[in-house]
Formats: sequence, C-alpha cells, structure tokens
Amino acid sequence: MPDIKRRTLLAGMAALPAAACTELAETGPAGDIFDAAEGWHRTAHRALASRQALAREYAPDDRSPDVKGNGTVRVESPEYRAAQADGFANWRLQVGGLFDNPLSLSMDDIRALPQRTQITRHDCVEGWSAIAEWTGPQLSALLDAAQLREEANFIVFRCADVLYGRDYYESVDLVDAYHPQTIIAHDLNGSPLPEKNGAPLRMRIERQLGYKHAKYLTGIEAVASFEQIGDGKGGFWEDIGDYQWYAGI
Ligand SMILES: Nc1nc2c(c(=O)[nH]1)N[C@H]1C(S)=C(S)[C@@H](COP(=O)(O)O)O[C@H]1N2
Ligand SMILES: [Mo]
Repeated sequence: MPDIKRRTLLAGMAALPAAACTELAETGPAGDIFDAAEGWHRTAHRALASRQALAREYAPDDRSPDVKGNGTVRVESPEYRAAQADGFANWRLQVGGLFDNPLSLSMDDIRALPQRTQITRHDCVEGWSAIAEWTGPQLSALLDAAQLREEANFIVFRCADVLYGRDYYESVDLVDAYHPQTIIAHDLNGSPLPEKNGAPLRMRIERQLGYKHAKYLTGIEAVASFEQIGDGKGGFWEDIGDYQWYAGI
C-alpha cells in the first residue's frame, strides 16, 4: 500500500493525529491525553495488523472434490457466450477510474504477471465451504501497474452476469485490495476456471465471505466512494439489503 495511504488510514482510525498529541504533551499537563492518544494509535495498529493477517492455507490433499457453483453459474449475455466459445481469446479486463495509468489487459497479459497459488477455504454465507487451489496475479500488482491515485478509497469489481435483473458487482477497501492473498484467479486446481466458478477471471478475497469474491470479472474500478454505484451500498447483495458490505472472516 502506498505509504501515505497507510498513514491516512491510521490517522482516520485514531482519534488524534500524532502531531497533535506531541503538541499537547509538550505544552502542558496533558500527559493523560497523550497516553490516551497513544493507546488509540496502538489499537488502530492492532486492528490493521489483524486485517492484514493471512487466511489459513491448506495442503493439496485437503482440497474438496468439487467447488459447487453458487449464484450465477451460467452467463446468458450473447457477448459472454461468444467470448466463451472463443476460449476467451479476446477477453479484456478494464482497469479504470482513479488511476494515472488505466489498463486494458488480455488473458495473456494477466498470465504474464507474477503469479500466486494458494489453497484456501471458501466460506459461503449460506453455510457451505470448499477448499480449493486458486492461481492468479495479486490485485496489488495491477493497482501498482495502473498507478492508483491518492484519492482512491475503494476498488469496485465489475462482472459480466446479471442476477435478479441487476448487474453483479462488489467492492473492497484498500486493506483487502492490497492483501497479499487478494488475487485475480484464472485457474482452479490447476485448470482454467469452469464457467460455474467464474470463467475466465474471478476475485479471491480470502479474508471475506464468498459473496465478495466477484466472478466473471470484466473491470476493476478505483473510486473515492461507492455512493454513485448501483444503489450505493457497495455490492449486489448489499444493495438488495441481504448482506453487509464488510464480510470479514
Ligand atoms: N459475478 C458473480 N460473482 C459472484 C456470485 C454471483 O452470483 N455472480 N455469487 C457469489 C457467492 S454468494 C459465492 S458463495 C461465490 C460462489 O463462488 P463459486 O460459484 O465459485 O462457488 O461467488 C460469489 N461471486
Ligand atoms: Mo455465497
């Protein structure tokens, strides 16, 4: 994460900026306030550290026989059907919004980036789990290559499918966006993603529940706020009113 963004995040989480604390401590009998502010900073650091912790990774033998498809399992749009028939040779991932260097990436571009493979457990809010191996570039590599701007606070994931008449989409903050296990997966258990699991690209956001892991990914958009997107709650299920925006596990 860019240093300045990390500082902003910490300052936002703590009650008083560090400079203010120092000033108080120097100018009077403000020891108590200084101690309290120090405590705030420690709490903020601890909260951030726990969000940055890795999700458990498993051994190949722990993998489930299958990862069931949930939500959309077949994308009906003619554009998707044609792309699928074509082996996704012309699929593009648009990286736009608050970037200095917006990108449009082919599947080959995505496979040419440094790759991460991880065996993790998917937990769906509906009460089922599956352990599987996922491979793809870290989202952080794309955010750096596209030069995320300072004003960006959230990353929105755009998808090719329509569920209950609405475009599926999701969003995360920059802590999850830069998490080392947040990857744009193209392979599941060593083979290209099946359609039911989000072909050709789907997010893995390992510290959050299944509905945050956007499938059929067409775009990655950096925004300051998601108020103007969809119904403004940051995701498909959030807009419908079923689930919370933050689904940390
Ligand atoms: N585009 C899109 N992404 C989606 C969904 C969906 O319907 N459409 N369903 C979500 C839910 S609720 C879960 S549990 C997982 C399911 O992933 P899977 O189909 O690979 O099991 O994808 C999530 N991402
Ligand atoms: Mo889910």
